Amino acid sequence: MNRQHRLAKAGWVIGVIGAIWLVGWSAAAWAGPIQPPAPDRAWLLDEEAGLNFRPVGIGGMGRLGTNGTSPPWNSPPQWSTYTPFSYPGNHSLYFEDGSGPGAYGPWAALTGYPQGTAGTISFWVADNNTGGKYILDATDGHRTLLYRYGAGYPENFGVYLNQTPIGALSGTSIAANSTWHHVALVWDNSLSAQKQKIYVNGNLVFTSDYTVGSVNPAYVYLGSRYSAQETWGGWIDEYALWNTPLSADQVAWLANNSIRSIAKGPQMNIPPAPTDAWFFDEGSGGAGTIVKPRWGNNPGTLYSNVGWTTDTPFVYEGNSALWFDGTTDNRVEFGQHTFGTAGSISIWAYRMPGAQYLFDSSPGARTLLYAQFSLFLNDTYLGNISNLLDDNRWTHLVITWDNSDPTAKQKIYKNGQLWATFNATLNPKTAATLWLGNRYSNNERWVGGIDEYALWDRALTPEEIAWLFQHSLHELPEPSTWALLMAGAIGLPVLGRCYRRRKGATQ
Ligand SMILES: [Ca+2]
Ligand SMILES: [Ca+2]
Repeated sequence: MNRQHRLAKAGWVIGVIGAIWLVGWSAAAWAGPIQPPAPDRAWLLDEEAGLNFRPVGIGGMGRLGTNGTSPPWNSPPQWSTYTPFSYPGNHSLYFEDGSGPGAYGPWAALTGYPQGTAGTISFWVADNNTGGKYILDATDGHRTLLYRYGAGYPENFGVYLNQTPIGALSGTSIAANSTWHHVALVWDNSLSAQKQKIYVNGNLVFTSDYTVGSVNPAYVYLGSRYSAQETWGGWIDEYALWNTPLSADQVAWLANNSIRSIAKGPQMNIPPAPTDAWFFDEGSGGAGTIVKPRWGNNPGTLYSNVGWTTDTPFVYEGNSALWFDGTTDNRVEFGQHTFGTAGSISIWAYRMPGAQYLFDSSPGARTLLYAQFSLFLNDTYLGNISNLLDDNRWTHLVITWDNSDPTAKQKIYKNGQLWATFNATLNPKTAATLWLGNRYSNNERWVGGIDEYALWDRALTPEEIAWLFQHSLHELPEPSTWALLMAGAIGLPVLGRCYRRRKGATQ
């Protein structure tokens, strides 16, 4: 055998070994973790401060609270830097367990829950073995829960899905040792067997085979029963859901990768400067106090028991919001404003049960939102909008109108998401006085908070409204700076870089 022949033979052998290795490698890769599609809603829990938190993108508001009456359980969940993944700005929520079974304590409630007959819930949990009960629940009538029950460790977890008990998961599956565990609940009624599956750290640890019906959307409670009692101790991060059942390989990916890299919100665009906007950051003063506009030239005057709160939808130094205590004639009265045939209203509202008029305009041009929830624009009744504002938490509301739109001249957005449309042709009206927090006759009052009230003379786009849900108007430059930027060709690209989506979430 000559040298060339030996080399050729060696090359052939190496080639065969390489081919076998490649086949083996690709088989291993095929069976390994597969990146799932973007979740239908994802909560990174990276806010770091405040009582309000948002999903990536649009569509829901989260709220922290407590029903505990004694320290330390009379505090809401705490923002923590203990997280399953490491990236700048990452946070989780820490829940101090209540003082025993049935005890009240901290909770995190969020909107968004896959109520169909197939879906996936994914979250990270670190149980600190302080005797807590409910890791997860959904409001009554929709209950989906993981509940630690029984005496002594290891207790089991009772599991419900869409109001149906589906069995018990071994308590050792989620060890109460303060280490992070990835939990995925996957269900699919169309399967012939194993319709429900629970994975912990990517391993299948539970199956059941119930036929589970669909339910209406509900609040999800983290770290608590829906009744805000029977709390739980430890950390929770990265709560996400899909309206489709993920595969075992996709769940395996989630057990090793942060959802931050796949959670995508919609496109966001910076809105134009409003014609009028009020931030209510005065923060003090009783009846007679003047609230200055940030944009425009229309100051408002406080009447009766309008007060202040630092519980605001956005966290920045010096932020405050108006608080209406329910006194019959509490209100803010402004000068006159003209609503044209195109425009937008953006407002943050914290509704307490029993609240009546959020805003009004009169005479002749009634533009108002009343009770639950009748909407008038320019003296035209548009309709009644179900569930537009949530009770006991902040909701972002945007109303747009544009007579040139052929099919949906009026659009109503809740928390950045299109919620209702109407198609009335609005006529121009004469200028009318603006009110916040009451009817023009001052006898049907709002109860709760109002912040960041702003008006535009054109209909905002969905991308601009998505930005407004995720960003405070405080992030727009001062009106004078804005005018300079708009006058210069470099303005918008510079703004695009400076006013990106807030920290801790991808666009
Ligand atoms: Ca996080
Ligand atoms: Ca404010």
